[in-house]
Amino acid sequence: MKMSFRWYGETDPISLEYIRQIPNMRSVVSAVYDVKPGEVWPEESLAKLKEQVESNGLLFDIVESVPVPEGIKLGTERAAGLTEVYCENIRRCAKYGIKCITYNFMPVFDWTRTQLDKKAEDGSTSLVMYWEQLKGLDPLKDDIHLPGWDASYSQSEVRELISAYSAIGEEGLWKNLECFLKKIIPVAEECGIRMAIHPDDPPYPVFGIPRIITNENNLDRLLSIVNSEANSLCLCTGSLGCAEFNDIPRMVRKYSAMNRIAFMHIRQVQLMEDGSFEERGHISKCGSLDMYEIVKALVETGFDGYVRPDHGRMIWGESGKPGYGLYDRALGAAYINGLFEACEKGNKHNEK
Ligand SMILES: [Mn+2]
Repeated sequence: MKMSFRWYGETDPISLEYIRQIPNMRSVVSAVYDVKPGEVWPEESLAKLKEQVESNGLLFDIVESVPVPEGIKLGTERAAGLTEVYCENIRRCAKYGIKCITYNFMPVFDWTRTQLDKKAEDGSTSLVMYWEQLKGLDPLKDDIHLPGWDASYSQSEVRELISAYSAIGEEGLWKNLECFLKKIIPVAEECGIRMAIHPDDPPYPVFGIPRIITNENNLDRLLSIVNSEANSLCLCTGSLGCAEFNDIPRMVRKYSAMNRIAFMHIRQVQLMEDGSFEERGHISKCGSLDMYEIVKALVETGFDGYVRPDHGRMIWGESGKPGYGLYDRALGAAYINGLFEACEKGNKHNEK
């Protein structure tokens, strides 16, 4: 496995000097942040990122994300042109040494949470989603400002987008994803890049907006659209794992055995009785996901893709981008390293 850590570029309060000090750290997961979705990434920006990362003894070989513009997801008349730009970005990333590109196909908003700094008993804070706090809200009538939602949209733009997605529904979204994949995957194959789609977070419709990268049936469907290792998953344990219907160790074993996981996001969540969830420390004991079983499944299927500790809590007085502090993610990386070492050595022992 290739251990990695997300870095938001020069504005990230966490320095590359600190990231490189995390034991076994290999790759920095980053992106070009100075252009809007749907624009071509300037080569100078890619070259600069590569230079910054490499001068700190790390590799820049994985990108998260190249965002997919709404025009592609909605299949508007701009979709073909935007897809061309997307393909050009894949080629440019390849030119600067990128081997894996993460993206998602979530309409309008990425992840949905109701609070980003919920205090736990131990004083740490984390991201949570409580259904209680969403009840009764109607995005077509109410002004909704959920934390982390793109504030660049006006409320009326949000309403228009939500209506447009409701109109195309799940099947419309599938059709547009299919069209997109059939264009981009051959380009990725040619460039030696694996495209890794991130599941919807949470993996079910919110406010009636369709979501499709959600469960095992749908992941099977996605992978069969283009049967190629360039069409792979970014398997985010926390995103898929906040729904009871997803058996994460089983899914990891299945897709890793097929060599269709390019990137693992390892995140712990605690699922509550009413479907609400809290992000927690990475260790199995702290939440609903059995991290040992997840890593064991990876090791036993010979996984050699990228891994990163996903969201961490804010601990030890740290402040910064919610979910992306240094300390708890570094603890997560150390724990994940430990699980891999134990599983790999156990595996060798069993083979003898
Ligand atoms: Mn994730």
